[in-house]
Amino acid sequence: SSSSQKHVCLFSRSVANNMAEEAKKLAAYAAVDNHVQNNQVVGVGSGSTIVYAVDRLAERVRQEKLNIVCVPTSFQARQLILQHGLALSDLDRHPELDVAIDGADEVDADLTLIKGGGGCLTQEKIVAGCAKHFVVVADYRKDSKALGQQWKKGVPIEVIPMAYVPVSRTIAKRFGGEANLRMAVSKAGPVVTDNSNFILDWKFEDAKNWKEVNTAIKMIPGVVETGLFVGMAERAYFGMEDGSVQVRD
Ligand code: ABF
Repeated sequence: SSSSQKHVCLFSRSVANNMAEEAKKLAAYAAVDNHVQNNQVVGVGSGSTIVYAVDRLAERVRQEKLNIVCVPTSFQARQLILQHGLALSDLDRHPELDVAIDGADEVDADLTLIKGGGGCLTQEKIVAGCAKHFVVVADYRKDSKALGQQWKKGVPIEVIPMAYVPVSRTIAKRFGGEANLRMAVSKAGPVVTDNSNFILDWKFEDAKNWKEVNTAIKMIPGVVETGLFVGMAERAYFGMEDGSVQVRD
């Protein structure tokens, strides 16, 4: 019957979700264990995978009496750091980080990333840019053959609110596809970032030279930052479906 089919479907979806959660945890734990040492300044990313990384950081601080300070990439990250009793800092006091750990929406073979599904791309890119090592944590679903194919939402671009229409038109005209204003789930208004800006989600048809496109988009007046992270990640940890962790350098 269709009702039992629905049950099967819900059941397999929850199995898949559990698997993905387990994969996130594996990746996050591996990254924290391999890259965080005593007396370090650690950048803390945003999203659901990073929650496991902060769990592990807090556990290691307790067990190994690690002395670390954390620099957040978002309001969420700041809350996570505080809730776990970790030492909170900022770029004023710690402009140079030993390592930054963050999630991603897509990671390709060159470690080019799409980030910003959570809307925190600007602060994430700033913090990653201040880190000696930038490490990505993700589950197997983020591994991307061609950027934009996996993460069907396109590339997030943070814009100054008054400029969202002209920026959107310029991007579509110059690079194709469409760049739509991200709306709140309630549809009552646009998503507003931690920096009081808007987000355009740019969907495009085909692969691009991401380095060039990233630079070109950044040059459009009104663009604050793009969710394209080119040449920044040094390593990605993927939690796999079979319980292993795959490393990409
Ligand atoms: C942040 O959170 C983002 O840049 C990315 O959009 C997202 C990844 O979240 P999750 O780990 O929940 O997939 O890192």
